Amino acid sequence: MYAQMVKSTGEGVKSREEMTPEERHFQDRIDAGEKIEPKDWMPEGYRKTLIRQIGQHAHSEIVGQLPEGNWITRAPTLQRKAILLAKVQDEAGHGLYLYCAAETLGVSRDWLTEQLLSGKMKYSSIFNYPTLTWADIGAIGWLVDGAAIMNQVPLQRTSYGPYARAMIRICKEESFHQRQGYDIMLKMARGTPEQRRMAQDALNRFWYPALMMFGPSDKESVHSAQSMAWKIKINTNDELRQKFVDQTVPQAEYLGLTIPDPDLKWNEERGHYDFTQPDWNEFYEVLRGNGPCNADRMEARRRAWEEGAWVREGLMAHAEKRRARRAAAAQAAE
Ligand code: BYC
Repeated sequence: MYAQMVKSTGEGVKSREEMTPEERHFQDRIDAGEKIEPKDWMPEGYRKTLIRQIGQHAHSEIVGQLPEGNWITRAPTLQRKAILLAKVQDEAGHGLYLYCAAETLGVSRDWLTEQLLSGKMKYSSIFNYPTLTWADIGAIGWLVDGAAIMNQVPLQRTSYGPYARAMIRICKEESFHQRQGYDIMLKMARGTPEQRRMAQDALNRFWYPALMMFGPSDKESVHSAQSMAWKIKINTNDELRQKFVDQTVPQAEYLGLTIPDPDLKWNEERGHYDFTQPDWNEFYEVLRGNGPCNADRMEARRRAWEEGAWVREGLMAHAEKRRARRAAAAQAAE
């Protein structure tokens, strides 16, 4: 179906006739549903797209620990604290699986981090919003992890083997994350009037940023056509956003909360909810670094990287010592 390929200049998707024999063979493998593995031949654009997407995804998992980490010391009960701690640790694990998947494409974790810190690579826009109350932790689990699952379940079938396999494990953990968030929202929504007000306020603030997680509208999405041709992406941004809205509206109704969109309504003909698009100017401003928390998030990552330098140096020195010892032993045995 997608026997096309984006030209390296980015001006469109190559037709079959324009492809080299190697590119055509590669596309045939993709079209046949085969997984591409690290040592297989792949077009440079495929490799670069994967490094961009997987790298961005890994950075999002790591930066994504910050808004929730903010509440570990202030969780309302010991049980909530233990659950939140486990969830935030899971996100660190997701980041590590994804950095490993990116490394199979020939880049190092250090390089990926440098790309993030120099602003050449992105992380998800959602993590540039603050977590002001405990209800925000509920809204993040429910909406942010909910949107993440919607996006990541299809990625289990992505064409690059190491990415697809990382996503299988990640998705299992994400469903627990979503449920813990919904459970917090349920407690708050059924609690005191003040708790209910906090739950509604969290929904009001996180609804549109959650919709932005799926990326720009299909007509503005620069990478979708080629990424879908290569089966890196399985669905378009708008398809997944619509699915998320359709799934989430009944969940909000069950909580007795109101989605902050006066034009939200069921469209019988389409079999979907009609809804207001997020403010795309705000989205692009956040991407340009002008969101409420961009500077704080980058500063936290920069500090962690600098403060961890002694650990990396220690590990390198240890590895070098072992290598030298092994070399000396091998020489002595000759
Ligand atoms: N934020 O052509 P498009 C989590 C960029 S973490 C920032 O549609 P594509 C969690 C895009 O990169 C979940 N940037 O791009 C963790 C591109 O710019 P560049 C994170 C965005 O790649 C902790 C430009 O806009 N999930 O769940 O085809 C706690 C044009 O976009 C965003 C993933 O990373 C955004 N929201 O589609 C809790 C999933 N959207 O790179 C939870 C994997 C777009 O050309 N990624 N951009 O400079 C994907 O599925 C795709 O990369 C996207 C974008 C759907 C996000």
